[in-house]
Amino acid sequence: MSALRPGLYGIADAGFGDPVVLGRLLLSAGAVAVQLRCKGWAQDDVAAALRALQGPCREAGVPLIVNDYAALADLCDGVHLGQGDGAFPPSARVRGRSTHSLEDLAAAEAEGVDYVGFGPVYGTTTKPDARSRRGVEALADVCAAARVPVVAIGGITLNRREEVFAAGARCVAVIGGVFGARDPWAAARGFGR
Ligand code: TZP
Ligand code: MG
Repeated sequence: MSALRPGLYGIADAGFGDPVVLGRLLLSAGAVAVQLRCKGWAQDDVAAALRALQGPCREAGVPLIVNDYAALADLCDGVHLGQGDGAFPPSARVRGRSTHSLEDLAAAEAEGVDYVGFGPVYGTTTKPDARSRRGVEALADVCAAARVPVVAIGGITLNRREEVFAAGARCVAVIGGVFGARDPWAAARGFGR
């Protein structure tokens, strides 16, 4: 996906505050993509948040991607789905799939995704049901094999940023390292390329 420039793939995670506010912060800090992540929300509320972020993302030239709510694909630029989340709707322009292994990568590429997420690279407390940490060597293997951009995720902190990009990741997707920081805007800036 040419629209996914190198840098911070920001995640506006409703677990850390109003995701519209978080999304705007990510944009102002230079995120190259904004994913709206509203676990457990009513679909109408997710739709409202997407509508609020459409204009700012378009102005910034940054893709707006929804996590999980594939039925809302028309309200954004793309859809991000996990391994158990089913097929992409035809209207999803940008398609991202979470992967955890080389086998997952091959399956995602076979279904025609535009990018893959890979992780968790390190241990994470943000996603309670996350798999065990994969490690930076596994990330490098996936990046070497991938024909699509790889977005690394899971436990990425500022001091790990360099090794994640060095492993070949196009982007870093970060939640706690941004919104758990004393200054989230400065942290988000720091993850950029
Ligand atoms: N998928 C794999 S790990 C993770 C997701 C959504 C959580 C990432 O959050 P953090 O705080 O950056 O580890
Ligand atoms: Mg999901």
